[in-house]
Amino acid sequence: MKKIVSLIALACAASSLMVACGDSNGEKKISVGFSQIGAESDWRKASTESIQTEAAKRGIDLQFADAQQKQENQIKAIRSFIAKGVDVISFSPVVSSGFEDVLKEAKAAGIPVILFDRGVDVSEDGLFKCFIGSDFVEEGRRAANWIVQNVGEEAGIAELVGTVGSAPATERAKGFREVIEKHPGLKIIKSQSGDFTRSQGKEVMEQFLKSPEKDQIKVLFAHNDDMALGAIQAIEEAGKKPGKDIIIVSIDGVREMFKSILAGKSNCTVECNPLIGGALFDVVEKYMKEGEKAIPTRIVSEEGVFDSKNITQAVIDGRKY
Ligand code: GZL
Repeated sequence: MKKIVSLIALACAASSLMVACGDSNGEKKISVGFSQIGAESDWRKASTESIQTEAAKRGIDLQFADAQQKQENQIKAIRSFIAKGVDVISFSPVVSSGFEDVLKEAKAAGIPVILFDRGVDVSEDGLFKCFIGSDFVEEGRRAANWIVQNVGEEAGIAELVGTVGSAPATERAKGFREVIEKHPGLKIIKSQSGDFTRSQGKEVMEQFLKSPEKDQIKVLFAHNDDMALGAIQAIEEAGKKPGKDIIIVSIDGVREMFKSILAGKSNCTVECNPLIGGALFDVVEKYMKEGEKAIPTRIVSEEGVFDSKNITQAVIDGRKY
């Protein structure tokens, strides 16, 4: 039976547990092997900060590996965690496929795996105990609904796609198209991957702005803020006004994007919460103390949508990432 909880509910339930865990002295530290994708975006850096801060706060023995966005490095790291016999393995999969074998090795070694941030495609149950992360399909729907409500029913849309084969790219595209398809005047006329990075977002936008369709592009939908921030530079260098000549909608909600929207250079960011390190270690501690039956199988982040109507300097000053 799938147990799904929101991040807020879990935080309340776990606070007492932390005291219980924190009370014991001299108990063996919980060891967690974590394979992080890389440092490709401000969102990812905030995610890493959340993991490392929360582990230190709780006295978790964190073995942290940065995969530089390469799947083979994640597989190697997970194998090394298995060899070391850590208590729990967690990772954010750079792409959704290709992890089944190493997850079977972790299961055979009796080491529980907790998926963090992104999902994986696997053909059998039990290869991970819990998945903590956002609903990317809903994030794509929210971006499209903002366009319908604020741009209207007629526009040519250029799309900057995230890392090809990753859950956020696949699922944000799916959710976006679910809504856009109901409005035939909204057409995706260019779509290409910028791999979630600012530099590639800029490069691809430069190509869009040199293409035959360049004058039809009225809206840019970027799968993350970093690619949109790169695209803003490209739009300005092409002599156009980002946020006015081309309306920009992206996903993440990082500080620099909030500032761009306040400055009128972008228009909307759909929040994707990277601060889930606390939720991860709540689940780890609960699992270690009470076992698999005590933890939910899915924890979904609660998130909002931000634009010039609800972004102020005070809001920016109050943000944690
Ligand atoms: C989403 C996360 C994505 C962000 C990007 O949860 O996996 O990866 O949207 C990051 O900024 O690179």
